Amino acid sequence: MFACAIVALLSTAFASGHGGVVSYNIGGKTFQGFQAYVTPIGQSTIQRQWATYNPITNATDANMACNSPGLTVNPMLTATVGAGSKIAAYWNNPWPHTIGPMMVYMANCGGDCTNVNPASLNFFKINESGLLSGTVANGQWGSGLMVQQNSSWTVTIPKSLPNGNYMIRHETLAIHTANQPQFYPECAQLTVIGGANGKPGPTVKFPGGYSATDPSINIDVYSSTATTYIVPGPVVWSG
Ligand SMILES: *[C@@H]1O[C@H](CO)[C@@H](O)[C@H](O)[C@H]1NC(C)=O
Ligand SMILES: *[C@@H]1O[C@H](CO)[C@@H](O)[C@H](O)[C@H]1NC(C)=O
Ligand SMILES: *[C@@H]1O[C@H](CO)[C@@H](O)[C@H](O)[C@H]1NC(C)=O
Ligand SMILES: [Cu+2]
Repeated sequence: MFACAIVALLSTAFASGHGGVVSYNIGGKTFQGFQAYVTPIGQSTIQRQWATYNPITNATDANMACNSPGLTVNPMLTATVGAGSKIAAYWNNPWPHTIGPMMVYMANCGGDCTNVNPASLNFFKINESGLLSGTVANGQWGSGLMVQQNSSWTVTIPKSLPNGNYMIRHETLAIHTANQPQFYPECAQLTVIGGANGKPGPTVKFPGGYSATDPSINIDVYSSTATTYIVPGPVVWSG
């Protein structure tokens, strides 16, 4: 009882400013994510571990792939999803940041994703949403749309993706603080069925996919009236 109250208090305190993907909806079924601030012992989920609600602020952080620590739980689960079907990710609600892009990546695990170090994976991008209208300081961003959409983001698993085991990596990048990016990546394990023989790419590794000097990452939106923004990372593979 006492321990529960402490966990609840901590969660509330830390939840105020940051967070991440807390659940998924795949094929009409809800999959609970990893619960930050709670011991991994006894947690069984499709999502890799992320210990805190804090952002990663270093574009080349060692844990850029699947957040920190990015480890498996026991037992680690994997969700089955059809190519061409939708997957929704839900952030802690309401997500607090509305300035910055949304990005979704996948990577083939070359076998069971439970056995892979996410830093070794080759990620291709399946969705991005940057500056949708207006200026970088005052416009509508992908992350603002995510907040408007009930702090959720729905993407389609590319129809021609080959069957296999994949890591899906959702990321929102918050750039409301000048020259101090906040990366929020979380990963989940999927088995894709009903796919075809598409050739996903281009791919990047994390760390490696982003550079701290990228003008879309090291950016002061308040000093600019730009109405365009190049979303970091590779181009989207439409599949
Ligand atoms: C970012 O992380 C990398 C990898 O851990 C490290 O080598 C680098 O020094 C870090 N950069 C900063 C500015 O902390
Ligand atoms: C990305 O997903 C969003 C939210 O579902 C959607 O509005 C947008 O069209 C997608 N963009 C791309 C390039 O896939
Ligand atoms: C909005 O998201 C919450 C989870 O954050 C969910 O419980 C609720 O059903 C969603 N509402 C709608 C209208 O989809
Ligand atoms: Cu935050």
